[in-house]
Amino acid sequence: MALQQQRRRFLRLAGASVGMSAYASTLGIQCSAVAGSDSLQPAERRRPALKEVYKEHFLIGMAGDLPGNYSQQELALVKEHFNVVTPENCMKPGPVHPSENIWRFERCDALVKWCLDNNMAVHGHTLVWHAQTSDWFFRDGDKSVVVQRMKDHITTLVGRYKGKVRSWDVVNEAISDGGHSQTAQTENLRNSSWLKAVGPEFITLAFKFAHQADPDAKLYYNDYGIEAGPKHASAMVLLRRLIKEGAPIHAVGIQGHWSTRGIPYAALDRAIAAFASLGLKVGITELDVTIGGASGGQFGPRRFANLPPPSPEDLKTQADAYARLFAIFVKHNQVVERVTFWGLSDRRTWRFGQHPLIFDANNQPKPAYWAIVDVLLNSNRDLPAPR
Ligand code: 9MR
Repeated sequence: MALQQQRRRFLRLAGASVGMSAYASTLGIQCSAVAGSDSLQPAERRRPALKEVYKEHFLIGMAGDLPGNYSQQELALVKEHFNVVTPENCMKPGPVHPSENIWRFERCDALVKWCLDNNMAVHGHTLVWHAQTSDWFFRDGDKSVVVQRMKDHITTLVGRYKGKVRSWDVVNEAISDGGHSQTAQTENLRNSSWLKAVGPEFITLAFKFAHQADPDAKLYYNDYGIEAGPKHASAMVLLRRLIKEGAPIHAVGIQGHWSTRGIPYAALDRAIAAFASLGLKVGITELDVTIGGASGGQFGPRRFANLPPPSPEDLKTQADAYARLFAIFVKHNQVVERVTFWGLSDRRTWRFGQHPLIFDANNQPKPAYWAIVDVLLNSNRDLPAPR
């Protein structure tokens, strides 16, 4: 960071500490005395817990198959900042239910136990998906057989963690990426094995089965790219149909796999309001913002894996992007119930090499972390005007 820029940031942080103490005390956060000093480094400023900073607004989550092979330092970081955990892979149909009569609950059980022991909620991910789902679900069966298999899968998994998993991604990524004409809006469902075997009602059925298994769990439809463009229009068509068919759906998950090169801020702002107008809550379920690279959904572009370390300017751009996003989430805090990062650090991320998260590979807070904190604790922080 250029010296001048660094100095401006230090002074801003110093100024922030004065203005933030009143607000911080209402949040129950102790502010360290941060005197205006040229030697002040963000690292020397007391590091508030994100879950405390945002506790009046929404849950703050991370994804990972905890405790697994996470180090004590990583687990401590999770406990410090987050109050809800999404299993990144272990609860998906493929890993947990590889064949009809085989269940692998070990990692899921360990995760749920660790979270409960540490006073953290669990968001289950994911019951019905086109990916990471073994072929046996669809083999040698007509529609009624496949529906029964889906029902058994959902009933067993949701039932096992009834009262322990607060919410579930019931159906994940059912909408196709291919756009459609804005004038002829359709659900544009992905031509998945579920759609082929059961037809569009597979989504409604999945919600009904999940609700039967745990009537208290909050049930999500989860997808990427549904905040903007034709995919947003499709999501609205699909959600209206689900509600009409009596699907017990409570929330929409906007995954939030973005890149600093193109975040649709204005569309996101409108999309949250549009989903709320259907009577649904919204979760930001898989948040990460790469520095450059592509936005997208699953199976990230591995060709970015060898990008050089981010420059101070890149980190600042990323911090500003996160701040703008959190300002939108705060604006909609009556609707947004949870913001979950997809991973823990730039080491624990599916987009390794693209530096997408708010803790670096050594678990240290990046400028993006401070920017998110400052959205609430330092209203003086100058945010770029919304586009
Ligand atoms: O982060 C997950 C990665 O470890 C897996 O290899 C991948 C396999 O599909 O799934 C990743 O998580 C995805 C999530 O389950 C659904 N939305 C997109 C996520 C990133 O690909």
